[in-house]
Amino acid sequence: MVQKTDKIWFDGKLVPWDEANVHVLTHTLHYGVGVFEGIRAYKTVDGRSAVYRLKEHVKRLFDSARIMEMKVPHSEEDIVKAIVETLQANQLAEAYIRPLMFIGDGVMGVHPGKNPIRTIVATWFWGAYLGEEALKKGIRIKTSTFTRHHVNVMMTKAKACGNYVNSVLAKMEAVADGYDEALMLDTSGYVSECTGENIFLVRNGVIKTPPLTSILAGITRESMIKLARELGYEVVEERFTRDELYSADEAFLTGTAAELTPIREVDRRRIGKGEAGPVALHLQKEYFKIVTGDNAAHADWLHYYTV
Ligand code: PPE
Repeated sequence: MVQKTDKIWFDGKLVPWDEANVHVLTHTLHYGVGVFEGIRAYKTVDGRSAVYRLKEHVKRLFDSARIMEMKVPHSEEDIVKAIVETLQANQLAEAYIRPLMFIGDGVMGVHPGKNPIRTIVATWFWGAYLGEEALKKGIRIKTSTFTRHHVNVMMTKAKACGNYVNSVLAKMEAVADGYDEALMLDTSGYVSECTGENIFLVRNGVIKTPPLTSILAGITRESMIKLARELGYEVVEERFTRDELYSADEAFLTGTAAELTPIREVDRRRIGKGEAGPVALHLQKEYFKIVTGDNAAHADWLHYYTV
């Protein structure tokens, strides 16, 4: 169960958690056109708290809304303020932050007419996405029977609600089959991403991740590419096949929720030694330093706030 907090920001006002409700004829509930973000706030080493890459997440939220032709009655600055306000109202020194923009009720039918665009910001405590153990030991993933979106079927650059039907189906299948996560191939059969994370492999010291073509432009992915290069690793953005993953020395996932989660098995094949690899653990350690304010070179990625 999600850990309930006091308040949710709803269309400009903080309302009690239990009163943040909508009508059942909410357009997004029926047709899936809505956009959201997943953001994390961490306690920093100096005893404060900071939201990680807040501006970039809010920018992506508005880009998603633009792609979906949703006319949002707020500015990016309004949402940045709303997020900090909500964290403070809930006295959360560390949190997962979920802004969501959706089409409200009014007319029914596929065309949303002039139904209002509504916005919420919810915040709560969310620990390790795939479990504490996953971060340390790595996870087992399985190629999904579901294909990732074609770029003209869903808008893959938008973090849109409806896009996640594909993720939910793939995730349920993987979990029912005893795996932690689903590996999604694109419509040409190449590795794309997982249901809520981007994917990387390491082979002969080179780190490889699929290009942005049909995947979500992960903010953690971008951070990790920068960080890895700073640490002296070679990083390439290149298509690869599932069998290249099978023979990789290491593999790992990145995402706001999943942070950096190593992969120890793909389709019953052990990756490397069948445990979290050294490059993955190195990057994970350095990533946690950045998000907790322990790397001065990336202080600009942190938005500090007090509770
Ligand atoms: N791909 C997908 C499909 C995806 O959903 C995410 C984030 C990423 C890549 C990584 O993006 P970024 O967080 O910017 O590095 N998934 C969010 C939602 C997870 C959920 O279960 O809900 C997240 O990590 O917050």
